[in-house]
Amino acid sequence: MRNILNQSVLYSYNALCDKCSKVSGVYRISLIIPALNEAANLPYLLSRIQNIKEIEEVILVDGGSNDGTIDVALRVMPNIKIIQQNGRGKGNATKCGANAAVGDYFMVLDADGSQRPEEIPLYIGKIREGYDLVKGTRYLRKWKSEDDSLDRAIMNKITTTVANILWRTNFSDLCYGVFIINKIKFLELNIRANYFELEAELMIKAKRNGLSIAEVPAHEIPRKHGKSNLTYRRDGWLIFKTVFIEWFMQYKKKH
Ligand SMILES: Nc1nc2c(ncn2[C@@H]2O[C@H](COP(=O)(O)OP(=O)(O)O)[C@@H](O)[C@H]2O)c(=O)[nH]1
Ligand SMILES: [Mg+2]
Repeated sequence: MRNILNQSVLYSYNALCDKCSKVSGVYRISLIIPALNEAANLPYLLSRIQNIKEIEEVILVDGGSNDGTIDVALRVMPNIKIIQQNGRGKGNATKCGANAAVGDYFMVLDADGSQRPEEIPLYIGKIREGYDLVKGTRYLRKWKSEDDSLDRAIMNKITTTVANILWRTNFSDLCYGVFIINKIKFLELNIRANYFELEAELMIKAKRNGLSIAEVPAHEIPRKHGKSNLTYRRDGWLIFKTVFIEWFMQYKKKH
C-alpha cells in the first residue's frame, strides 16, 4: 500500500513538473548511457558531451562490467551518476535509467562511441518544438550507418519494412538506439522489453498512445573498441517477436 501511495504521489508530482516546464519552456533532460564493459570507449564519448543547459545529469547504467567501466567513467566525468541495473540487457538498463532519472525528459546514448554527442542539440530542438518522442534514424536522406555490417543493415531494413506493413506505420529506422522522450509518458507505456527489442516496442506503443513523434537524421560511426553485444539468435528473434505480438494484439482488439 505504501508503495502504491508513493508511486501515485510521485506521478502527480512529475505531472505537475511536466506542466510547469511546458509553460516555462525549460526542460530538464537526463542523459542515460547504458554500458557493459565499455571502459576503452568511455573517455572518447564522455569528453565530447558538451555543457548543454538542459542536461541536468548524466547517468551511466552499468550492466555488471568487469573491465573498470565505472572507474573510468568517474575519472573522466566526476559528477556522473552511476547506477547498477536490476536485470539483464540494454532494454532493462534503459528502464532502470528512466526510473532513476530526475529530468522531465531522458535521452539514451550508447557508450561505445558509435553515436555522436554533437547531435544531441538536434534532438533537444525537436523537444522544444513540442514533440514527446524524438528518435534518431540512420536511413533518412543522405545519412547512413558506418557501424552496421551488411547483414545487420539488411536485417534492419526487413524488420522496419515488415513492422510498417503490419502496423501501418511509416518508421524509417525502427531499431536505432538514440532517442529522447518525456519520462512520464515513457513510464506510462509499461515497456516489457529487456534487450535490443526495446526500441521496436517503444515506437509502436508511443504511436498507439498518441505521443507526438519526430525522426531526426543520425550519422552512426563504428564503435571505437570491443564488439557488439547484439546477437541474431537472441535479439533478431526478440525484435521479430515484438513486431508480431504488437500486430496481433491490435488485430485481436479490432476483431
Ligand atoms: N547496462 C547494459 N548496457 C548494455 C547491455 N548490452 C549492451 N549495452 C550497452 O548498450 C549500448 C549498445 O550496445 P552494443 O553492444 O554497442 O549494440 P549495437 O550498437 O546494437 O551493436 C552499448 O553502450 C553497450 O555497452 C547490457 O546488458 N547492460
Ligand atoms: Mg554499438
